[in-house]
Amino acid sequence: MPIVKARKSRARVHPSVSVVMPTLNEAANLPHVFSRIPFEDIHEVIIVDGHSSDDTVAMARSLHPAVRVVLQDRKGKGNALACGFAAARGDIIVMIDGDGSTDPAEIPRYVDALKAGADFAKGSRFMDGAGSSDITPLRDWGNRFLNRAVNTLYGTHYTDLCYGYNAFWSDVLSHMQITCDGFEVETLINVRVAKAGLTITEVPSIERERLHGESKLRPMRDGSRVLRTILRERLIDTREPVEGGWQPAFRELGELPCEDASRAFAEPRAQVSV
Ligand SMILES: Nc1nc2c(ncn2[C@@H]2O[C@H](COP(=O)(O)OP(=O)(O)O)[C@@H](O)[C@H]2O)c(=O)[nH]1
Ligand SMILES: [Mg+2]
Repeated sequence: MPIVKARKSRARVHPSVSVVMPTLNEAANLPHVFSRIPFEDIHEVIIVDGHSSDDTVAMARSLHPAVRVVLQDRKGKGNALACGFAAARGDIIVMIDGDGSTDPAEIPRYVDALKAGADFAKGSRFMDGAGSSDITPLRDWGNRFLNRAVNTLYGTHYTDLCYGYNAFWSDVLSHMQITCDGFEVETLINVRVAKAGLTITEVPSIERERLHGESKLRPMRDGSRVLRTILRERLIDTREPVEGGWQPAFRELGELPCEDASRAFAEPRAQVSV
């Protein structure tokens, strides 16, 4: 059975929490999303921007001056998450969307599941106390089909495969090695943590409709990428941790020239002009 290195050194009492949020043209949604972040419990927020053509980055910085801004090195949500995870410094990493569909106020639930012993806290929209008003009938059907395929092939008991709200101890990253670029990323993660024999707890989550703009996901294209990932992962041995094997070449924008920025997590939502 593979060992999660550094498990013993986990800071279970007051772990530092990094929030990693991929963003592609989410400026209109960020005020709501940031208003829901429990900053008093958060060490850092990293937005991983996909070279948005709106003012996503300026908006994020105006909402919270200490936000870290990472620019992904390739395209796609998978690559964005890989970059954000590589940049994160917390004991715990929470991955969350920036469109208003996933509620940052639920973060403590995920952290509690990890503190209680899980290696990976996996959000689910399809268990008691959960729900979704964002998922379309086609995506619902596809998610159920693909979820069943994973449970059959990997012996898991997942109730929701393709959900973007999850959290994990940072030492789990060496099992993930996110080498995919697109929306198949959640599937890749869920399959690899299962293959590694990690302890996985599902956390009920309520998904709302995205507030503004449109989803970038294309069900047929991305559904077939998910299916290919599920099948390919059966042929690849990724159970053992690979230190450093998953590092992408992201770029981080410099901090704002604001003397209060370093104190901003103690002073939530301080305003600064950019
Ligand atoms: N950086 C980055 N973020 C992305 C990309 N594609 C989607 N996202 C973000 O990933 C999150 C989920 O994307 P969304 O289009 O809402 O997909 P859906 O929730 O599956 O319908 C949102 O915060 C998007 O802004 C991308 O190519 N790059
Ligand atoms: Mg969305």
